[in-house]
Amino acid sequence: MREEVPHSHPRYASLKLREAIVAGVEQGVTSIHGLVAHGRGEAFDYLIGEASQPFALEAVRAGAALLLQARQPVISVNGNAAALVPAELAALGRLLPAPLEVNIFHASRPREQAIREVLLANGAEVVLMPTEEAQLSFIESNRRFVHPDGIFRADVVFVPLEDGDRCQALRRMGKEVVTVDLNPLSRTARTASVAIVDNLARAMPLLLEVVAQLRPEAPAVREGLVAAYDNHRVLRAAEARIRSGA
Ligand code: PTJ
Repeated sequence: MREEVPHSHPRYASLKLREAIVAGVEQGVTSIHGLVAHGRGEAFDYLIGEASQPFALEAVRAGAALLLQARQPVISVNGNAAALVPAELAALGRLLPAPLEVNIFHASRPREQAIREVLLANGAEVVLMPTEEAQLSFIESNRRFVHPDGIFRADVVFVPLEDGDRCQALRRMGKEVVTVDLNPLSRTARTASVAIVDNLARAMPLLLEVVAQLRPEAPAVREGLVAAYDNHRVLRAAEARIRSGA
């Protein structure tokens, strides 16, 4: 029987996310390795104050602008993202609009299918699956198998909670990458075009809000946000926050 987290608990939000990740594993959506990745994320979240900081908000604005500017944006979904924010990922797909694409590191056909089902049940309109017809260059893991009309052709890819290898490969293939990663020191954060250093569960509602705000704006407004953005400066601000212990 699942234990209820009392609302009064000082770390209620964090414990609810733990429940969601555990439920993801139980439902065959999240890899068992996803629990370890989540724990690492929790540690960084604690260090940034378990709140969306100004460096995250700046990255959310640039990331939203980049996704809206894209000719062919795609939202890549792994087992952790599908457990934590399936409805928000589906909503982003409808809003941009952009297809969602299942892409996982720890190879498993049943898990790919379970992720697809959870996204469809949460309102996703298009969920592409990995294929053997289209493969990414510069990468050897299971993540190289992509859909020919999805990640393979995309110019901007949203890849929350990524492993660094694919982020690097996508960049080397000339694509822009928007990621959400609580670790500002990770290879993903450092090689992404825009790294939102925040918990995915907090970043997604912010991203949805900013995409909705920027959508009706003139293209010059989005271009200005992208041009002014400096990922390395934003990562230095995130790292400074962690080191200051504020
Ligand atoms: O479903 P699969 O097979 O694709 O596997 C997904 C995981 C996440 C297990 C896989 O991609 C992996 O091993 O990732 P890493 O290399 O552990 O990187 C995950 C990164 O996400 C780490 O830098 C964590 O700090 C960060 N992270 C974990 N939870 C969150 C997070 N960032 C934002 N929000 C979170 N909730």
